[in-house]
Amino acid sequence: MNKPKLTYFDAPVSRGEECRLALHLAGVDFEDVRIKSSDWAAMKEQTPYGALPVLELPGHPPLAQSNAILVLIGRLYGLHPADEYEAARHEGMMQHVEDLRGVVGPTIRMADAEKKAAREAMVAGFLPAWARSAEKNIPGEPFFGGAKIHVVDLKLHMAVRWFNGGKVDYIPATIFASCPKLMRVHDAVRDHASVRSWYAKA
Ligand SMILES: N[C@@H](CCC(=O)N[C@@H](CS)C(=O)NCC(=O)O)C(=O)O
Repeated sequence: MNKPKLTYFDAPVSRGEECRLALHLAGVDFEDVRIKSSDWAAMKEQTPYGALPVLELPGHPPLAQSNAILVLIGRLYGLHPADEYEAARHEGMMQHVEDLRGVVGPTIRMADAEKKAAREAMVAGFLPAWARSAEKNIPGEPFFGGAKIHVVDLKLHMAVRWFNGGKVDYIPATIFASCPKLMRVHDAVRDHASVRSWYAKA
């Protein structure tokens, strides 16, 4: 291996896509390995935590956990604050996105009736509460830290984009529409020149 390699499922979503975006924004020439779900079972036990994404950097052991990957890329390439306290504030929000995924993610594999009930309960309680907390803790504009984009913004963008398309059954596309700061981060990332160039080449 002579260049960085990021492995994730073959879809432009979630934890893998935010890491791809971070590498692209950082200007890293990386191998974008996209695996088929049918190949996953055979690979799972070879990954550090039995999950993707995994980042491999020449000369280092494979690194898993999306937030660790994002923070490392951010630190190496100026996409995470140098100030330790500010960095920790960014990491707090990144963990908040993982909390969201930890609640909504398990519903993906539920049977329809169970999924409907679980998601309708989330729309009534967990999701608006999650969004209020996110909103309350976004200090800057248009990005989390102000004028400059950081890895936390990529993570927030992917979280909002998950629902924005209206493709998550029983969760309205407008679920975060009443959160101007969250939507502003989402839109600013979408409109960022380097993010646009990633999707232009896709
Ligand atoms: N905490 C981990 C979670 C990783 C995770 O659950 N990844 C999912 C895809 S987004 C996965 O690998 N699912 C397949 C499996 O767990 O077998 C992270 O942030 O990277």
